[in-house]
Amino acid sequence: MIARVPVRTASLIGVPTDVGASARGASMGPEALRVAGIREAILHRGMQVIDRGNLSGPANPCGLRNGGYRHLQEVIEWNRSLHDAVLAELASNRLPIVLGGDHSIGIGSISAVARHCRERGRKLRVLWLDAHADFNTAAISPSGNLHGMPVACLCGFGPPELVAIGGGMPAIRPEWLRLVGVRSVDAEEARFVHEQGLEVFDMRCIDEIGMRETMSQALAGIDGQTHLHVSFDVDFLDPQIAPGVGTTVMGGPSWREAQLCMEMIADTGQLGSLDIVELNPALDVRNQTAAFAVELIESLLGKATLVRRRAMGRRHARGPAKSPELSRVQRIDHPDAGLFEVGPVAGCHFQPMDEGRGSHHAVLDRL
Ligand SMILES: [Mn+2]
Repeated sequence: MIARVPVRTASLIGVPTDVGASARGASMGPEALRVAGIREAILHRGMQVIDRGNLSGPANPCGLRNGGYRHLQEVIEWNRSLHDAVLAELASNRLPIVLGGDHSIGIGSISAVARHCRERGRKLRVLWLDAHADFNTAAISPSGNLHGMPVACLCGFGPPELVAIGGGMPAIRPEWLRLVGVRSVDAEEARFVHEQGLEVFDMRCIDEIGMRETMSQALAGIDGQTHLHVSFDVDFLDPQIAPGVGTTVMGGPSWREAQLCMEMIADTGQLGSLDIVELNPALDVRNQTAAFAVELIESLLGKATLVRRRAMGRRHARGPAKSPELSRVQRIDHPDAGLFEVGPVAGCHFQPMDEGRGSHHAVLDRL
């Protein structure tokens, strides 16, 4: 008898701000995602949803760079509110889904996730899906825009009010991060990425080994004790399919590659929190980028064209799995099809990761 999987509850937290960005408009992102049906999409996955509405915070002063940063005080205020909101949802065992907002809000969101993991003794893995490395500091940033600095702030390089927002100094360690889809890095930033040993799967890597192998490496080592946070910058996607972002970069993942990326994350069963950021409705075409993002979130939460079945007992007939934590069978209560046991099928199992670092840094190496 298969036990029913408890229904999970997701919390939507809107963060309507663009104080960390250069282009205005990401402040309208939360409402565009709601209009595109994010709540209904999550409900359709068999989860419950609580929409917490939008946080409030300071307006965009459209100011100039001051002391290395643009709008530092405003970014701090938004991130403090978001940190508290995310921490409260995690404490109630809900899955926070943060609707941005520009990517500077990743600081408050992930600082809260890291604090939660520290307090619960959970491992943390952060997947940063982005065209950019977001690893600038005031000293090396060409613009001073804080949406280019959240990864650095989370790793301890930034203004103390942001670095210490979640109580840990720093909030996360570089080895907990995987950056996927990167194709635009400033020259000084690239040097800093190397110096800190960030694990980057850039577009050349995805071209060369494919999205499947990229994701199996980026997800390697995740087990039942891992909290997986996904920070999804919509500029990760190719601008031909996702024009509604302020900092488009050509040559991103295609529709199919993005779907596979999300489906493989879902297969881990460990998604614990999510940010969707940089959606800019002022630059979108009939809300298509928001609608596409919502479709990807459905895949991230486990939607598949066909539920993959496997017969009981077949798993061991092929010998012990090399990455048992990733190839385990999960039980899913599918809203349409009932209870299933699902897991990687033959020929689609995760490959063990070659732990060697530094082999996929083409964008960075060329600079
Ligand atoms: Mn970003």
